[in-house]
Amino acid sequence: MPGDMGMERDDRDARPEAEAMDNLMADDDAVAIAPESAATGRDATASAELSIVIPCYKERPNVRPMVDRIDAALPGIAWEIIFVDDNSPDGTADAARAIARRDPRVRCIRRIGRRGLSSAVIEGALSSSADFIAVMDGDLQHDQTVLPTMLAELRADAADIAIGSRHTLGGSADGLSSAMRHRISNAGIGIAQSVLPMRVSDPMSGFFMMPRARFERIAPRLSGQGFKILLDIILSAPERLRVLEIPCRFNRREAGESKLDALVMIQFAALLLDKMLHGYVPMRFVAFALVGALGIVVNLAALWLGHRAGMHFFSAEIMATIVSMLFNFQLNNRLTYRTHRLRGAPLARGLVLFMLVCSLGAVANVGVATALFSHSAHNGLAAAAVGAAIGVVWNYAVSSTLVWRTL
Ligand SMILES: Nc1nc2c(ncn2[C@@H]2O[C@H](COP(=O)(O)OP(=O)(O)OP(=O)(O)O)[C@@H](O)[C@H]2O)c(=O)[nH]1
Ligand SMILES: [Mg+2]
Repeated sequence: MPGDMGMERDDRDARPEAEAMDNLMADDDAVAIAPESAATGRDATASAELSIVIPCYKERPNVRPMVDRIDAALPGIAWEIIFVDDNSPDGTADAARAIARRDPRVRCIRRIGRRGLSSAVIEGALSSSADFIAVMDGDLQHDQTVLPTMLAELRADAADIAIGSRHTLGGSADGLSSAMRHRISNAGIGIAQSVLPMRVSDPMSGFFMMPRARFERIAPRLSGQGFKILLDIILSAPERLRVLEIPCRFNRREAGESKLDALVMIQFAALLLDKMLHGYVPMRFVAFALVGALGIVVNLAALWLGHRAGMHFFSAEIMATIVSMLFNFQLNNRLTYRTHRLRGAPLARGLVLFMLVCSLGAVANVGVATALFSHSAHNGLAAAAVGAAIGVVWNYAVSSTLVWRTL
């Protein structure tokens, strides 16, 4: 930790503009900073026993209350908080750093050009050197008062992972915002339970604690996709984890907005598929191929419409190709490459590149299929399938590197 905190401080020193921005923080934040943190002379070099990793996106109003509540819940425990913010436009990282300047137990990792709860948690946890790591939402929905119980159980080696559960006796999921959210959550839990190697009443919980050493061992196997990091951890662990569920309340969101949307459910399905395929086929490739398949449907529909509108076949074919490329680009940008989503000028640049890449892919597809067709006793279906496979792999590989630059 001292090293980590030193790094955070060096970084600030090296970036006076960030310092200036922090100083520009709203006055109310400045007033809210507990002066005793610096004054009490807390030993900044003492290492934390418990790191609490808090993924956050647009949670500025919740940052200060989170720190206060955790501080009050953990008397006598050497804790640290690691906020992992994905460059929230509301200044969440500024709010966290303003506290960190006074309180060395708090630090902030700010990621630029990245989005994703699971990957944020992984990076935060890997930056810790505490014996135990806890993961909590940054919107005050998780009940911090169960942290000491979780820690005591793990210290006593009663489990490999302690989960804050809304669905064991004494827990409550009342804080979910609507009946629909309850239904979606219950459906997700049912699906997750069907693939888990052990009984867990709340596998979709975002609140848990585990020894850091165990997390480090599992980390290289994690998919890191989407929202469900706990499920990812349990399904990725090489051994069957001893799970202990501790009842907890799920509070209502007090400030800020939910980031859950329909795509989160798609990512959940992708995570399960990834685990079933043991990570051999990248989920992004599966998503890219599915989008491509939908693109074929769109292409044929546009061709049909063009034909109905009396267009010449050649013009209709060009129009349908452009429509399907636009469709594929948009869907890939919002779904397949959600974490690297392009906006503004890079979006226009990306679209042009994508169309170029896909055109070359189509040439490769047709070229390979034609060559195979003439050498394979005219087995048209097989030749077309190989051509299409080569086309989609080319499109995926080049789009990932040049258009969305994920590599
Ligand atoms: N770093 C990071 N944090 C995120 C991202 N998306 C969500 N979070 C954080 O993850 C936590 C859970 O997200 P929420 O939107 O509250 O999800 P939820 O609690 O399941 O849903 P609600 O009940 O509607 O609040 C919050 O602290 C969010 O700020 C992200 O892309 N990056
Ligand atoms: Mg929430």
